[in-house]
Amino acid sequence: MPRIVEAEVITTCPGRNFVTLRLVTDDGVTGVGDATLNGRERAVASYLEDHVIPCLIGRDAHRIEDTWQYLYRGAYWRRGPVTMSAIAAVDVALWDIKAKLAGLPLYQLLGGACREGVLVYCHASGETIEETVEHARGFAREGYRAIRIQSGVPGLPSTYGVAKEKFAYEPAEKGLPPVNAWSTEKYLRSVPPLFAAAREALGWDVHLLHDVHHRLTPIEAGRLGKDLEPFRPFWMEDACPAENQDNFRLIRQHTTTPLAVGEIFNSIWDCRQLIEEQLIDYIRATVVHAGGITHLRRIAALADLHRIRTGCHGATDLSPVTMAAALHFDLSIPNFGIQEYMRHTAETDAVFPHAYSFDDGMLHPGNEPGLGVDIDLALAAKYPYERAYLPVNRLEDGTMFDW
Ligand code: GCO
Ligand code: MG
Repeated sequence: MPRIVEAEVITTCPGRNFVTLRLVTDDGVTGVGDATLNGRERAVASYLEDHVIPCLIGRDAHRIEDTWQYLYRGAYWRRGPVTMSAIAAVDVALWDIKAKLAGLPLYQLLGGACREGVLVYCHASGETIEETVEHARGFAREGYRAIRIQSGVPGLPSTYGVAKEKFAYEPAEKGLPPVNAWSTEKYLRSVPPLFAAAREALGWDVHLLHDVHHRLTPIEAGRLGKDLEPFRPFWMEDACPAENQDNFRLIRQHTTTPLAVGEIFNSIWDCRQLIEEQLIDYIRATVVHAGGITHLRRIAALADLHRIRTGCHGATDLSPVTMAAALHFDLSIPNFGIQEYMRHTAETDAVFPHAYSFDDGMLHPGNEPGLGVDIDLALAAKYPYERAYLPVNRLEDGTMFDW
């Protein structure tokens, strides 16, 4: 049996922070898992270093399910983003090792490919509708078949999802949390014209998506969904905060625009009602924040019973290790919907050499044994951790609001 003899947490900042767990077996086989929790990176690193790694040394690397249960049930304190990201890192590293030992790309161990490639969506944004549409046009020319569109809101100095530098929207910033301003009224007026212009310019063959980023009440979300119906969006994402899953009933009563939610969910319990009552169409939980491949497979299986498809989160704060794991997962499940894909910077790609590749609007994880992604330790060491935060959001009168 392959024993875990070494475990190391690597925190590196090639443009943004990433936390990676690297496990080594007694035969020298290595596995990597992403443990990045944007803006709270050190908490997961400590959870792993101080509490998880001491329990891993000497364990059988093949016992993935048992290790998952050991870390989840064994801790007594269940769920939560820190716990579940740490468990995910261990889980993904163990799947990497198992697939390398089998000499197979991970998707083969998960049941084999259900499709030829993974449909992805990219992010187009701009201060104005014209800029956003131009950005989207460029992506369409590159072969993307699905594009998320976000535009500046007239009258607001800055808002969510609009890149400061072209092509490089980055959710976290160095220093203390920046402050964005918000007005629901101004925002609700700005989105339908964006969709109208995008349809006019791009036609109907490309999928258009939009992220509300948890900023509306259910009835406001119902209205936006209704206003967007003529433009047939692929989805409206994170319309409301979803701590209260009941909220989505009201949105559903008012619109047929498909609903996606769940990038901040960390367990099946966060989405059980949303799925069982068919209140959403796409579940966005991810490998890294929802307990690894072992747990995400359970979420996907529950979703499949209710004809809900997956649409995993894939912003730049999820490292190439998560992207690789997500692609193996996406390729192998029956109810895959779409995968978010924000390109990492060249520095990040160099620290995490990977086998996945983009062609004709789709990603493929490649056919190297394991995940097909590694961490270059020497290069990672050149980029020390730098504290960074997501922005906070305030209404124009100063009231703290949802981000
Ligand atoms: C998305 C997300 C991101 C998140 C970010 C937080 O849909 O891609 O909303 O932009 O805000 O990943 O860390
Ligand atoms: Mg989002």
